[in-house]
Amino acid sequence: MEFQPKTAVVRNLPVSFINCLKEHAPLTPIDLDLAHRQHDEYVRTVASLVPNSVQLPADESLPDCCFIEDTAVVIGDLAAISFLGALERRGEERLVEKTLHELGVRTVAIEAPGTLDGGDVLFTGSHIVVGLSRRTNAEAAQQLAKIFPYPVVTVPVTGTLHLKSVLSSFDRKTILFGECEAARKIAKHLEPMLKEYKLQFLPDAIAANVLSMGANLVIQDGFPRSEVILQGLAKVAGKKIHKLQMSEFIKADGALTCCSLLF
Ligand code: CIR
Repeated sequence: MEFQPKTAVVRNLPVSFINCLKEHAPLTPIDLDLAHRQHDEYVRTVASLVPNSVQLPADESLPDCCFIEDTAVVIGDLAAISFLGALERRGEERLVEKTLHELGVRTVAIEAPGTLDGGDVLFTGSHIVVGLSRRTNAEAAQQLAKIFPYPVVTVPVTGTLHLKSVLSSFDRKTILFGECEAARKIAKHLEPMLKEYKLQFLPDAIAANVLSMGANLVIQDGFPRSEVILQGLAKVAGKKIHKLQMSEFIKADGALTCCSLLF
C-alpha cells in the first residue's frame, strides 16, 4: 500500500530565516516575502492532501525552524526526536516533541554522542536508509535501529548537506535520485543492499526531492527536464502532480520534504 500520511506538521518561518544556515552564499539573497508566499502555498497544498494538519509558530531565536523534517523521524505512532547535528539548530525539537505527544505519538530521544537530522533519514516503507553526513552519525543510526522495527541501512553522504537533498521516495519500490556526484556515490553504495528497489535518476539534483502522498505527488516547479520524467512516472502510477516553487528554501539548502513531518 502506498504511503498516505494522516497528519502533517509544519512550522512557520521567522524573520530571522534570512540568517539561517547555508552551505554557500546564494547568488541572490533570500527574499523573505517570497519565502513566506512559497511557504503559505506549501502549507495549503500539504494541508489539502492530509486529513489533519498542524501549523506551529515560528521561533525568532531559531532561524531554521521551518525545516521541521530535521527535528524528528516519525513512523506511524512512534517518533525518534533528533539531537540535531548543527549546534545553531538545537532547541527546534522541543516544541515538535511536545506537539507529537499531544498528537498521540510516542517519542524516544536520540542521545549524544548520536547526532541526527531527519533529512538524513529515508523510510521506504520496508527499510530505514540513514545517510552518514556532517549532521548525522553512526551512533544515531544504531539508536534508530533499536527504536524502530525496520532494518536500518547506512550510506556515507558527501558533497551535499543531507541524504534527502538528492533523493526521495516516489513510491514503496522506487527511489528518485537527482543527477550529481553525491547522488551517484550514494546510489552505488545502496544498489547492492537495496536490490528490490528501482533507482530512478532525474537530470536535476534538487528535483529528486518530492513528496509522495498516496495518489498525489508534490514536485518542485522550475525543473522542466526532471518534470517530464516525473510526469511519465506519475501517469503510470496514477498519481496527480502538484507543483510548488521552493526557490527561497533551496537557497537555504532545503526543498519539499524538509518543510513538514508527515505520518
Ligand atoms: C540547515 O542547514 O540545516 C538548513 N539551512 C537546511 C535544512 C534542510 N533540511 C532538510 O533538507 N531536511
